[in-house]
Amino acid sequence: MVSNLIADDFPNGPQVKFNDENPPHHPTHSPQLASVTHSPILASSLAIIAVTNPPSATRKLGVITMGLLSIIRKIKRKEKEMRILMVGLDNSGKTTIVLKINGEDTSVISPTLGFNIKTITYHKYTLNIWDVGGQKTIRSYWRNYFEQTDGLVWVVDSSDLRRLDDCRYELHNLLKEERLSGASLLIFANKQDIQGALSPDEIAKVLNLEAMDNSRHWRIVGCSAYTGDGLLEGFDWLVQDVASRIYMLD
Ligand SMILES: Nc1nc2c(ncn2[C@@H]2O[C@H](COP(=O)(O)OP(=O)(O)OP(=O)(O)O)[C@@H](O)[C@H]2O)c(=O)[nH]1
Ligand SMILES: [Mg+2]
Repeated sequence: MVSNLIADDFPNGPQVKFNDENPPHHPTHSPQLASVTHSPILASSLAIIAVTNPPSATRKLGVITMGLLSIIRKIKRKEKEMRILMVGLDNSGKTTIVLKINGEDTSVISPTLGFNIKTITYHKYTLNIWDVGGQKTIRSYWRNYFEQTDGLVWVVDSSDLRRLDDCRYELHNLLKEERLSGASLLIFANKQDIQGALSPDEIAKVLNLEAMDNSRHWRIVGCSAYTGDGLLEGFDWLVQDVASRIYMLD
């Protein structure tokens, strides 16, 4: 089961590919949650409630769901976990950014055909980073990773002027998604080391970021996954912003 994967089991980073035997699924937040949500006892209890008592089944299911949500919140608070989803067009530099921030070799990178999960400790937080492939044919799978996302990272290849329209379209499409409405949004204007790359301000204009919903917490940061410039500035902002919402009682 993919939800049992943790980065420590895969020193080179797990790369999970989609195929008929391994279709995209709804990943859970952590291994602990996987055991909560995949509990056979819970599943059979839900089935029994639904079959034996249809009129009140909905109410009882609601109560159980609320209970589960509170367990999830407690686990999250205890571990100071955050779920970060990295998306963007293919070749924008998502995988390179994750490797670089984790201090890994970035010299040999291939396109991500499914997703990678990386668990890293960042200051006092544990970040579960989901790096999902951005090729056009697999973008429809992004939606399988929206659930419980705390921070969204949209990566732009600032030197790929030809595909900026495509990039704007995909970003605004993503932001319509209800399940991502509470997520803080970091936009990385990546590949600033390449001559001719647009600046973060120019990227913000082309992507029409000012048109974003007022309630959205967002920031654009110029970076280079190649040199590492800007990566910490971006992640520092994201982690602080998410922490101020999730862990505000600490
Ligand atoms: N010059 C330069 N090249 C970069 C930078 N970031 C990534 N690259 C290169 O861009 C190419 C694509 O990088 P990836 O990290 O595989 O891109 P990706 O967004 O993960 O692509 P998919 O997995 O296909 O969605 C690789 O050849 C990287 O070496 C950067 O900041 N500067
Ligand atoms: Mg990749």
